[in-house]
Amino acid sequence: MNKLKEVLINKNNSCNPIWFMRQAGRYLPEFKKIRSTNKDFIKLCLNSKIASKITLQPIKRFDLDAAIIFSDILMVPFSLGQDVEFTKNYGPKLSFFNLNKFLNNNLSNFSSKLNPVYKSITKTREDLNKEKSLISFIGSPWTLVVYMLNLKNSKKEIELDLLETKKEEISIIIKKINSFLCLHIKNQIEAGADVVQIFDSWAGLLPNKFIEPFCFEPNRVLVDFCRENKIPVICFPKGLGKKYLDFYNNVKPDGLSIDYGIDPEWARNKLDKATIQGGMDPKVLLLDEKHIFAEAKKYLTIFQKHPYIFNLGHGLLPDTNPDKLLKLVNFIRNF
Ligand code: 1CP
Repeated sequence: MNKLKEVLINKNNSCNPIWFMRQAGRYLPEFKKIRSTNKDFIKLCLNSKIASKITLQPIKRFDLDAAIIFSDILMVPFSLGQDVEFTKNYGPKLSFFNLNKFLNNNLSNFSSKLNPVYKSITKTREDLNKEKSLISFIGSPWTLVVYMLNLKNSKKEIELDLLETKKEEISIIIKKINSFLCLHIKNQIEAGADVVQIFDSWAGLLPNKFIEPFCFEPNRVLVDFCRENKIPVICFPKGLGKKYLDFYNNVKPDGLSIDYGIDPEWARNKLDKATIQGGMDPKVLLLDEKHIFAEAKKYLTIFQKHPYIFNLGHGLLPDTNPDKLLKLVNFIRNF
């Protein structure tokens, strides 16, 4: 069994596998080179050969324990009929959402649109060392809805009135989208992925009364689906604070990825049945080595006797220096 599965399934606390959210991408010169001649991001994700090559770039450089397939959570709304555009300094922009058009989607069309992603998983599995995991991922329904309905304002807050007016529509979308997400998980497993990560990057924006129906419930359906399909699953409900514990008790994933707002000692003591992943603030990687090593040491020490996957509290920042990341990886390996 590879290291990531050892720690997720067997709760082995001695192997500390390492990978990083957003490891394949914007901070790597070899990625930027490919990106400069591939202006259309969606097309790039649908180019199986290049996507597989990008997936393997951080493995070549840092010899990490897991590759995460190069794709995006927004490939799902794209495959359900919304145009997705990535504009510099603004982030993703989706075309106007039409509920009827959305509800008319069928599963087989969806699968064939995403077929290039499954092909890149199969190709990557062939080229990736057998001892390493290949992680597939999805965005949680709520996080996808934030983009699909354009719910966030410029201050990265949700307009509460808008949420109230749209709550019925959101419930319908969440239920329907989960059937597509389950299929997307299944297709990725069949293509060769051996771990699933579910990103609920905007869970922290939800007011209390919506956390159960819009976050816990849909994540629980997805985690149960992974369990039925015998694949370990890591959840990242970013920004939930102390409600990480309620999330764990309600959803029960094999692994919980903690964000940089979570006190790691609290996580170790309260989330004691879960494999914990991540936590360290990605901004620390912009500081000097002394600070980086001190912070990494803090996490490694706290989780010394706990099943722990080294990762960060969110994705690598575009300004991260890859040489510093390599030094961090070596530091963890020698710890
Ligand atoms: O301009 C570019 O070159 C594109 C930048 C980029 C990349 C490299 C985007 C746009 N997406 C990705 C790939 C990606 N996205 C991966 C695979 C690579 C890897 O992780 O190694 C994954 C797992 C994601 C997941 C993703 N996309 C999330 C969840 C994780 C998170 O960071 O919270 C979210 C919210 C998105 C939406 C998205 N895609 C891209 C942008 C700019 C955004 C908005 C969020 C952001 O600013 O990062």
